[in-house]
Amino acid sequence: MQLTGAQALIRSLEMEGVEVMFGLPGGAILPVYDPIIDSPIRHILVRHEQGAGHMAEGYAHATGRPGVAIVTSGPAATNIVTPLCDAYMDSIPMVVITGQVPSTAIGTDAFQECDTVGITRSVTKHNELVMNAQDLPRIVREAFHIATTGRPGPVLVDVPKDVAQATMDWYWPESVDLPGYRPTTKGHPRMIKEAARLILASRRPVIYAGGGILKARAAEALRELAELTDIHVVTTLMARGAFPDDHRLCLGMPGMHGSYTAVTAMQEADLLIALGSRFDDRVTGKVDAFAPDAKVIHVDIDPAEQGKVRKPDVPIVGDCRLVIEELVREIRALLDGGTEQADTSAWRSRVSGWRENYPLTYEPSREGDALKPQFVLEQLRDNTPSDTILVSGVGQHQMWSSQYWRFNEPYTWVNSGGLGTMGFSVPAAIGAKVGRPDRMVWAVDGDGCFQMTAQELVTASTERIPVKVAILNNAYLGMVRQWQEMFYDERYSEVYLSPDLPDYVKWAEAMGCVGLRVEAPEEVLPAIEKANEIDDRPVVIDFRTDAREKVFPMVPAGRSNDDIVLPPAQREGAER
Ligand SMILES: Cc1ncc(C[n+]2csc(CCOP(=O)(O)OP(=O)(O)O)c2C)c(N)n1
Repeated sequence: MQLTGAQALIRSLEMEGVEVMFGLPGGAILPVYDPIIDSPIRHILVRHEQGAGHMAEGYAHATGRPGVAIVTSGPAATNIVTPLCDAYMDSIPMVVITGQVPSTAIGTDAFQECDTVGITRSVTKHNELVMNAQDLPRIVREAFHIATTGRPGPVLVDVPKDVAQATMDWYWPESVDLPGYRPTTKGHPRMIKEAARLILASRRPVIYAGGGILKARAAEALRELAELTDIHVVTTLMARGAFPDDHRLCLGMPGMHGSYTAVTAMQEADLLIALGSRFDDRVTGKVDAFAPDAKVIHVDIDPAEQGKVRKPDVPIVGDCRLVIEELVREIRALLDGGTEQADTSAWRSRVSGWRENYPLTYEPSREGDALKPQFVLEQLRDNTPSDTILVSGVGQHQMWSSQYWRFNEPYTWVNSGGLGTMGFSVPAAIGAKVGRPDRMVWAVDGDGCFQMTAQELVTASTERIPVKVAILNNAYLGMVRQWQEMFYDERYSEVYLSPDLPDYVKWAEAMGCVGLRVEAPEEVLPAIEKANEIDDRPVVIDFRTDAREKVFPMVPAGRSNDDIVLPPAQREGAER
């Protein structure tokens, strides 16, 4: 059967099981947009290509399936570079199709030509310029294979206009043959044995769980390991939900804005069991001073992560789920064989002491004070279904979201961790809701972030995707303001926005959403309840919050985790 390259491309996406793609057409990709009309794949027309990329990411976060975006050449391709980089940093499976000028015009500075493959080389797991229509099915098949196996990531396929228009003989490759690409999934048995012995011998162990747990669908295996060994678990910003916050062994988030207990337990540990985590600088603080007494077991699917930041005592390359399952078997065998686990009772009682003395806390607002952002989050948390998907932007509101929510299920937390992309939340929430229409999806956004991609709410209204957005409107680029207050002597340079301009309620209404405004604590709950009831269009709530509020605890950038700064009320009498 003869098809055009464009038809073959769309057919290949169908063969890959793609149900939805996010995009915006233009000259170079025009031939590919034509067969979309006849395809069962749902196409969601975005208002900016950055939105398409983040929607694809949100979809992938919430479903585990690859997100797909399709855009034209030149400025469209450069507009999607930020989401590509974001997906690359957070290991999100995504396939992006870009149009390209006709192959004969490449290199002539033709209208809307850009070297997309060159520009995106360092922010994609793989990218490819298609030069022959006959190659399209194979290249698409490989793109999905690469995006979703090993360490997941974004793959870009660049399709010149004449390649899309040319004819080809349709086929579908039965298998993928990439000789240079063979991710190691099974951990080395000797290393796993060694890890099991170390775990049972440790007196102060901590499991340091990262986003890799979620990518590997390893949440259940993690729980089994933690319960079998009675070892506490910290969940990084990317791993929130991988281990239930309500579990007695959960210590919450480590790192720059982590809980005192999580940060301190890692610092004092004699063994860190790092599972799908990458020793990010936001977790380690000053690397030389990080967990000085700890031996390290490091499990990661990506061999490049081994020893990148901290030299492991036991490196294990493999899929987190498979490796943890093996570890559990090995530990059981040792225990059955008479090996005893070292006594961890003194350690457990120290951990409970930290927990009791240094819980997460903030000063509630007094009569007539501005709304506290943490209070808004507590109210949201307590008045939404427990399986609600929470999506955040980047800044103070992101840290409060991670701190004050209770994540008890995997895949309920969607955020931009590695790149820290302002403008992520509105489009990512839309993508998450498209992937999980059965779930309630709330975006918690900053006023600064919201202004970067809010126009995608037009997309949400048009496509009837009823996401809910809580803007924590402190009239500042809050996180930057916090740094200027603490480290630049309160010299506030270029961080003031405005509480009223734009008028968020009117803006929301203009985009087809319901807009609500909340200024006082007693208005918070009624607004949330009202928003929860609306299911036929997006809702935006403008919460006017206290600009002076800061995120605590905090480890100042580049400092040791020993220098953690507690909230003012806890500073007297801190143990370390
Ligand atoms: C695209 C982008 N530009 C700049 C930054 C740097 N930055 C990090 S947080 C932040 C402030 C965010 O302000 P807002 O959205 O109002 O949230 P808040 O911190 O007040 O909760 C800025 C400017 C960034 N992370 N991303």
